[in-house]
Amino acid sequence: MHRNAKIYVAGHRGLVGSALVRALDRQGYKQIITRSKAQLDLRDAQAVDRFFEQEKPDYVFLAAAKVGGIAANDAYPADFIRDNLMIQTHVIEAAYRHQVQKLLFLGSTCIYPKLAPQPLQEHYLLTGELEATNEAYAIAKIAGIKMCQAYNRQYGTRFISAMPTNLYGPNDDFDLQASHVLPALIRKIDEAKELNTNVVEIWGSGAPRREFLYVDDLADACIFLMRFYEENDIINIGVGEDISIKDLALLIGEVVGYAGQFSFNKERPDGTPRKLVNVSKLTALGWKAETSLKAGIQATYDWYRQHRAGAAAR
Ligand code: GFB
Repeated sequence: MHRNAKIYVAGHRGLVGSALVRALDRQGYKQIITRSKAQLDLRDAQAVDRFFEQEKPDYVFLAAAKVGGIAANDAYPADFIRDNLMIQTHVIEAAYRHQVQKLLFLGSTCIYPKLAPQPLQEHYLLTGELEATNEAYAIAKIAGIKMCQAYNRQYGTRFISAMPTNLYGPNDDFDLQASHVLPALIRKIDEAKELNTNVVEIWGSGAPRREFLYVDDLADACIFLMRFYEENDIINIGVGEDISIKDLALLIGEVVGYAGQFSFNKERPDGTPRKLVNVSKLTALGWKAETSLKAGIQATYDWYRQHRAGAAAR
C-alpha cells in the first residue's frame, strides 16, 4: 500500500474509523478519502456505486457499521441486521465492480459461538450457538465475512476479514443505553465522583470476562494486515488476556479516583460469559498490541473529560 494510494475509510467518524484516519495520517498516507453519513448513506446502493465510480479508491477499510453494546443489540435486532447487511453488501459489491485492489472487512469476536472453548481460535466460527442478545448483528457480520470469501473465490478479489476483540478509546460512544461496558463505566464512575454519590450500578453479575483492545492499536493492526495479510481466512486481533467486569470497574475507579461502592443489577443480562481470542496467528505475522489496559483507560478518560458534554450526548 504505497503512500499515495487512494484509501477510503468507510465510517471515519466512528471509534474505529477515526482511529484509522489518525493512524494512516501518522504513517504518512496522503490520499485518505472519507464521507459522512449525510454525504453518503451506505445503505443506498446507487449512491455507493456512484461514489466508487467517481473516487476509484485503491484500498477500502470497511469500518462503517451499526454497532452497540449488549442493551442496544438486544433492543434493536432489526436495525442491526438490516443496516449492517446493507452497508457491507453495497461497499463490498462496489469495491468489486470498481476494481478496488484490497478491502479490509471488520468482524467482531462477539460473533463466535457463545460457549466456544477459550481462547477463541479462528476456526471456531459457526461451530455453535450464537449469543442471543446480539445474534442479529452476528449473523450480519458472519454474512459479510462469507461474502468477502465468496468474492475472493469467484472473482479473485483481495477482500480480507479481521476479528477484533472488544474495542475502546477516544471518540467512543458514551451513551449509557447504546454503549459498550468500558465507556459506560467511565461515564457512570466519573459522574458518581462528580456528584459524590456512593454507588455505581454494574449490569449483570460482574463475573463475565472481556478482552479490551485500545482502538489506536486496532488501527495499527488493520494497516499492518492491509499491507501484509493475503489469506482468505479470518484473523483475530486482540491482546491475549481478559478481565472480569467487576475488576474492570475497580480499575476504572482507580483511574478516575472514585472511592465509592458498586452494586450489581442481576436484572440486566451478562451476555457471553467470556470471549478471549487466541492471537497466535497475528503474533506469528509480527504484530502485537502495545497499549496496556490501564494506560488505555487513562487515555480514554482524558479524552472523555475534554469532550464530556459532546460524548455523553451522542
Ligand atoms: O460491552 P457490552 O455492552 O457488550 O457488555 P458485550 C459487556 C458486559 O458488561 C456484559 C456488562 O456482561 C454487560 O452486562 N456491563 C456491566 C455493562 N455494566 C454495563 C454497562 O453499564 N453498560 C454495558 N453496555 N455493559 C457486545 C455485542 O457484547 O460486544 C456487540 O453485543 C459487539 O454486538 C460488542 O460485538 C463488541 O461485550 O457483552
